[in-house]
Amino acid sequence: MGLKETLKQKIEEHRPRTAKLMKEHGDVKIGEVTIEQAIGGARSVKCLVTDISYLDPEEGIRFRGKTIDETFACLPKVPGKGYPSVEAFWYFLLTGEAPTAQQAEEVIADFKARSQVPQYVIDVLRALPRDSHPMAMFSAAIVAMQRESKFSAYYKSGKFNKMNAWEPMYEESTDLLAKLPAIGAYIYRMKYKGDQHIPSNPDLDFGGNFAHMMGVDAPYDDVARMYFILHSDHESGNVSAHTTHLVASALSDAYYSLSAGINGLAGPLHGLANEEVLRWTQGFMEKLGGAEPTEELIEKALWDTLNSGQVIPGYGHAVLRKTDPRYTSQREFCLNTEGLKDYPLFKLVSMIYKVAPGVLTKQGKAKNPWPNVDAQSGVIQWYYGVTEYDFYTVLFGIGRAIGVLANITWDRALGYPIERPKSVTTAMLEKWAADA
Ligand code: CMX
Repeated sequence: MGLKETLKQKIEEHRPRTAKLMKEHGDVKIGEVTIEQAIGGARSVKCLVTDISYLDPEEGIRFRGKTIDETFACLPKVPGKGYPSVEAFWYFLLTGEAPTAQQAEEVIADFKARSQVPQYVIDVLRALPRDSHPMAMFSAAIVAMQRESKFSAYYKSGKFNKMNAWEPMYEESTDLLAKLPAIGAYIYRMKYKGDQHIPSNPDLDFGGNFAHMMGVDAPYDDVARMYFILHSDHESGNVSAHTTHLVASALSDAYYSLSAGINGLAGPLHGLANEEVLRWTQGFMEKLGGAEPTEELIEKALWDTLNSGQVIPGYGHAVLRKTDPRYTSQREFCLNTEGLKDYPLFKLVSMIYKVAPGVLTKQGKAKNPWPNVDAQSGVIQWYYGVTEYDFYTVLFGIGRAIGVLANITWDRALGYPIERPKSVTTAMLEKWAADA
């Protein structure tokens, strides 16, 4: 069975579970909301449902019930390479089943057939001021393709059936995802490589073709596969995933929804932190002026950052309470890669890892003093020659698209309604506080 048929079967198996919960157990309480949570960004309020991934505060992310290592181990690797294809992972996220090598090949072929970026998207990118942020370019390119939407066409067809709405959503999510490597690489080479472009290679998978179009040699193809998979999903409450889900809940199509999610990812407290880490590190190195970094100097620079009212990028998390396993996975990649393990920037990032948790603990504000995914990802990019850190959040965005598009396909499959939490006034909170 191919991906779409397997997904259909999974959806049909799953629907009665959701229907039963709503019909027979809809009034079972799963949490309560405090004033602190209402004002404080709904932290820990349990009001979203997804089966694509789950984030345990102590353990970190599991994709479809599997840890990062288990995920990499269960998926077929690209022949001759160290990592699975993004296409195999897409199959896994959508269905919860690891594809066979043959099934993964079929998805790779399907992606290829959908990967051509329309010329007008290139025209839109070229029309933007060249100093636009790459995330603004990426988001604009995605929303520009809205006219291709199969979901919107289906909605307007007069034959809209909620039970079938997942199909056009699945189709256009795949259409969109398949084009993102070429869009990302185009932005990169237009902005930073003299506007010299490298045509797509139809023999390569998602990650391999991205590396090829970026103009970066192996093993950057494996780095791309690892990076996109690690950044794909972090359950539903983070800004990019939640925004994509929220916008899609109004029956907006995948283009509108993903573009919105990407705009959320562009914030410095979210995905942009991976650029900020490199900006911070480079700024620190410049100040050192060639002197050897020491733990004392790092500690001072971290305190300077905190005392100037800024956050330490790449540290802290709203849910996690330990070192992010996505950080650890990338750190292990560095430690196991000849050249990278002794790379000065990696050594510096490792030194920051030794010092920053202590500084944040001493400051006593951050609930989690440990590093998140963003503290480690830029070093690897830098090592392989992608040093334009303004671009790093686009890499995150390509990865994040995999998870959020799988999620909105399932949102439509399970008929989730428009999202509409209730707001209250400050006076109401004051009254409840007085009455408590
Ligand atoms: N440096 C300095 N202060 C930090 C901090 C950090 N890395 N992390 C948290 N704090 C501060 C918060 O700003 C907050 O201060 P105020 O009370 O003055 O507002 C206080 O500690 C409590 O925050 P928290 O409950 O621990 O963390 P939040 O859930 O509010 O925020 C996050 C989570 C990620 C936004 C925050 O840790 C942060 O700003 N980290 C740095 C940016 C970053 O790395 N973001 C990437 C996260 C992963 C991703 O989405 O890509």
